Amino acid sequence: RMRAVTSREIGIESAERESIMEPGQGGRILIVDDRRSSYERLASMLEKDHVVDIEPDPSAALFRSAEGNYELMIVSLSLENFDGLRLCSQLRSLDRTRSLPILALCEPDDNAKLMRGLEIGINDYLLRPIDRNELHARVRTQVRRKRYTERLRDNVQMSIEAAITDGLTGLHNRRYMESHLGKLVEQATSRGKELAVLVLDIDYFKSINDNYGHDCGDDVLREFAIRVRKSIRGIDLACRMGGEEFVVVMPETDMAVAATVAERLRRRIAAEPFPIEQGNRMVDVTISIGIATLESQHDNATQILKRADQALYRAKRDGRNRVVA
Ligand code: GH3
Ligand code: MG
Ligand code: MG
Ligand code: MG
Repeated sequence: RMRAVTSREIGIESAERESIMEPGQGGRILIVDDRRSSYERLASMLEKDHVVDIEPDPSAALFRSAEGNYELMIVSLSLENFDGLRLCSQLRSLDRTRSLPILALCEPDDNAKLMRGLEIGINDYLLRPIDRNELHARVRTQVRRKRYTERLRDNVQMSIEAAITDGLTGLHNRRYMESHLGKLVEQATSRGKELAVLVLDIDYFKSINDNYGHDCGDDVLREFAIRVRKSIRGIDLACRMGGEEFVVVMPETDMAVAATVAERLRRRIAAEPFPIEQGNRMVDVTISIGIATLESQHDNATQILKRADQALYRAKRDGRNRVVA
C-alpha cells in the first residue's frame, strides 16, 4: 500500500506559502457588479495590487470565468437585474469554476441572502459599505488559498506519478504493474475478453554492462523502453519490473496477435543496434520473450505471469533471441 505523503515531501513549506503572493504578484480578479458607482469604487481600491476586470452582465461573467484565468470572483448579491445567488450557484455547478473562490458583497440588512450564499458555497463575504482594509485582507486570503491549493494539487499529482513510474525509462514500475494486472485480468474474465502478457528480458545484459560500463547499460535500457513503447498500443501497459526485465500487458489480445507483436518487437531490437556513449558507439542487443494468454474464467494475475515467465525461461534455454508461448 502507498504510505501517506508529508507536506515536506510534496514541497510546501510555510515560508513558501507566505511567498505565494509577493508584491507585484497580485491576483487576477473578476468583479461582477452592475452598479457603476459600486464597481468603480471597488476597482479603484484593488487596481494598484491586482489585475481587475469588471463584468456587469452575469451571463457574460459566467462565460468569462470559465474561459478566463481568474483567481477570484467578487460577486455582488444585490445586482439590479439578476439574482447574484443564481450566478454563485452556477459557478459552483460547473467543473471549470467549481474551485474558483467567490467573495460575495452583501447588504448589511440582507442576512437571508447571505445565509443562502454560504450554503451555496461562497468562500467569504463583505458587507457594504466596503471597507478598504477588510477588502484587501479578504482578497489576499482567497487568492493565496487558491494558489496554495493549486500548488498542493500539482505536487500531489507529481508525487503520484513518481510513485508509479520507473525513473530510468519512464515506463510504469513494478508497483504499478502489481496493482493493475489483477484488475485488468478481472476485467477480461468478467467480460469474456482475451488478455495477453509478455515478459521480456534482455539477453546477456550483464555482458553489456561488463564490456561498456553501467552507464551504457542504462542507455540500452532507455532505448529499449522507447522501442517497446513504439511497438504497442495506447491501451497496452508496459512496465519495467526491475533490472532488464519488462512486462507488457495487452488487453483484448489473443495468442496469435500477441505472438505477432512479440516477434515484431524481437526483430526490431535485433535488427537495429543500440546507440551508446551519446551515439558514438553502437551495440547489438537481443531479447527473449515469453507469452501467456488468459486460459479460463478462473485464471489470475499470478498464474498468467508465472506461465509467461516459464515461457521466457524456455526461450532462454533454447538459445535466446526468440519468442516462446
Ligand atoms: P540472460 O540472457 O540470462 O538474461 O543473462 P543476463 O546477463 O541478461 O541476466 P542476469 O540476470 O545475469 O544479469 C542482469 C544484469 O542486469 C545484472 C545487473 O547488474 C544488471 N542490472 C540490473 N539493473 C540494472 C540497471 O538499472 N542498470 C544497468 N546498467 N544494469 C542493471
Ligand atoms: Mg537473467
Ligand atoms: Mg537478461
Ligand atoms: Mg533478467
